Amino acid sequence: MTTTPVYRFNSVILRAPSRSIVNGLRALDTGNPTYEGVKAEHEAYIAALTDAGCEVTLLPALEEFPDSVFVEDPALVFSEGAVILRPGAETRMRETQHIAPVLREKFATVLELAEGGYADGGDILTTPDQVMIGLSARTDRKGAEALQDCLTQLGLKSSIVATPEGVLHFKTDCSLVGDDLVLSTGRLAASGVFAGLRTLIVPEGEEAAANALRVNDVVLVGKTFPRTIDLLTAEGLNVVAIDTTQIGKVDAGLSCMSLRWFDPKK
Ligand code: CIR
Repeated sequence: MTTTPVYRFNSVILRAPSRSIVNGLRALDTGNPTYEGVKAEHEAYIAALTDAGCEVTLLPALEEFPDSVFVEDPALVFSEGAVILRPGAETRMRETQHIAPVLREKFATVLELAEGGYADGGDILTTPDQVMIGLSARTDRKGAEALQDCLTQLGLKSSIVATPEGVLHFKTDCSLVGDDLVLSTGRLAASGVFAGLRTLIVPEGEEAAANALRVNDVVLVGKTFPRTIDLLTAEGLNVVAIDTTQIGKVDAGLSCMSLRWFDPKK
């Protein structure tokens, strides 16, 4: 794989939240988020990615798709090329039709998942050695194997792993925060999936903080998780706290709102 750190990015794609985000999918209903609140959180997220050194492509809102602000799920991007995925939630499947033309403009190589299975970008964790594909309610084995074929074509190694029962996505419970360092929930780390990597376990009660986002020199972390922020700071990491209170009501963390890659031509 590449020698560029996997968290080195200079390009991101985002999509503005639609007003319909208030009806976004969620596992547990704690009330609807407000559109204004989500919009403000999204704007702060864009500013943090810009400050971290990324050029932002902001796509227009899609009212027809409440969850379309979560651009991480319908596609996967690398310096080597892009893959159009097939989201496992019925209401999200056709989001791919709207992201595909954008990817074809930006990438010389754009692959598509073979027919049959499902895979969400939220289930994919890229580490320095490989791309981990978590099986979940959104990513099935057929989709994961079809994705492995695409990754092989891009010259990337991959493996299929399990997501803890009842957890939305593999990356709901983890994020790569350093070259060999994963921030993880205890329940995911206990499965032994991160052999060969160091793990930092999020404190009990702050499980939702595990979906952090390392971008270049900073780690974006939900601002309501002070003990996780302390843990990362004690590791010498440069934390940027981001409000995810509203977007969190529709099961979002910090990776799901962007597609990130390093474009060597920039
Ligand atoms: C969904 O259930 O699809 C959205 N409400 C949340 C998606 C979060 N995506 C991600 O973490 N990659």
